[in-house]
Amino acid sequence: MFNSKYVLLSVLIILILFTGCDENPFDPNNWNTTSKDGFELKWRVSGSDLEVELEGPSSGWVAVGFGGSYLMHDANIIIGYVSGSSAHIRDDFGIDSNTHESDSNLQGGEQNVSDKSGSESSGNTEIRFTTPLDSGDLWDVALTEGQSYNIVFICGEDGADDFTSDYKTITSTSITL
Ligand SMILES: [Ca+2]
Ligand SMILES: [Ca+2]
Repeated sequence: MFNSKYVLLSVLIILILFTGCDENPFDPNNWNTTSKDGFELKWRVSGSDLEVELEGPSSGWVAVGFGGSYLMHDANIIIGYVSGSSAHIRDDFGIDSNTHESDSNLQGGEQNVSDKSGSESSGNTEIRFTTPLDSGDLWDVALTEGQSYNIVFICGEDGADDFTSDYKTITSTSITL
């Protein structure tokens, strides 16, 4: 026989749990996720920063570009690879649809990526970083929470632990921040 007090209490607890975090009741940390062609992007806005985790199907470099017009063109590109236990991550810009360059080599540009880390397993590489929503750098793209942006995913050949070799895969999608 049901004890109605316990049933009522259980219903109340469930209601409190689900109304306590109304943005995304199934992810208390509010990470958003999108996947395309073997890439997985996780992101969340934290104050004036964007926290990002990118996993891609290569043991070489992986990259994500935000807010471009077509593929890499005019996108703020963050590229990284893992060599040994070290993650190397660089802040780039999409010169055209399939060319990127370090912000440091572009006039007035600077590196705007922090909290860099990464790992590699089973032929996949994951990089993690934080970047300002609006760095003020001409070679980044100012992002606004709630807006939609083109996203490009790119990766190099397996074992290509560098920032400059040709890509193996490039694909695009869009997200709402
Ligand atoms: Ca920059
Ligand atoms: Ca950039």
